[in-house]
Amino acid sequence: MIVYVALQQFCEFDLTPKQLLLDAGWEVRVNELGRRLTSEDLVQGLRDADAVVAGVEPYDATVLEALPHLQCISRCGVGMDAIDLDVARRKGIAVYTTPDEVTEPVAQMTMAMILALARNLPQHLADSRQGSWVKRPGWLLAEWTVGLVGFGRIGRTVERYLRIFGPRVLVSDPFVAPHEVPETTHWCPLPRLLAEADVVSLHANRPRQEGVLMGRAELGQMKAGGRLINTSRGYLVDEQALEAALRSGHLAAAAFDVCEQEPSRGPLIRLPQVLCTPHVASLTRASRAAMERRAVRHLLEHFTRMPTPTR
Ligand code: 8YV
Repeated sequence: MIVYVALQQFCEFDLTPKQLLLDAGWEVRVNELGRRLTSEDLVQGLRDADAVVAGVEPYDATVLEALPHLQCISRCGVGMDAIDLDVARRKGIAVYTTPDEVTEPVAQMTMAMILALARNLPQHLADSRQGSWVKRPGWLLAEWTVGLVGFGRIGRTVERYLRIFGPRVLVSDPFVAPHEVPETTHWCPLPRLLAEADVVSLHANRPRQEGVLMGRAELGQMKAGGRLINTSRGYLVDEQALEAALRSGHLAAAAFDVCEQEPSRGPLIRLPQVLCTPHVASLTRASRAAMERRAVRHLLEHFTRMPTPTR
């Protein structure tokens, strides 16, 4: 049995995941290209693979149709937006994710971004690099209204962390009813959240086909001087519209870990009021090792339950 590890990093902090596969008699092939794989790379690299330990590279219909042996996509991560789930289902390819391991690191990165924006850290960093010494007053989070768009595991964990700082918290999620949010928060429709929040943080699990969540209109609805944080997916935000909103001063700042194109080289990330990180919100040593171990265990358990495939 052959497993292909499509991740750009594997077993950097813990050798257990690879050892588990070897102990179970698997042949382990790894992504040696040092970058996110393209569709062509996948079709080539996974030709003989029975399973893949997957990152966020594209498993679209063309790729899945070209891989006759693939039976299991075990994601090291939570998002399934890069996988054509209809085709996977039709072809009997099982898909697993590691949501529990991702929740805390992403929620903590979100807290870091909220605090960074409340104390103007992107602007202070840009100032200091240019040799200027400007004292910009910040805000206590207790002075702010924080808007959480999406209230699944990560949104709920951010809300729990926020309690210690005491901001007013608004929640908008089409899959969560008003009575399902904690008493410490206020459920509200998206337009009201956008109009009232000092910082809006995206934790939405919205498929790419549904289009941008924060386009020109939604950014325009945001409170003047508001801020946007995105640790979910780049395609949720119209980056050109965001750049325009920041340049015009309608929005004061933004922080994001995900971009429309990754790596991002666009003008947006060079603005002094922007904090951009390279899709590392889930990446702490412990959480990454836990994600890899979980992804490998999902895969091994899957094949323990399944009859041995014949070629
Ligand atoms: C990546 C993520 O998966 O959980 C997700 O869907 O976007 C990230 O955690 C990870 O960085 C690469 O495997």
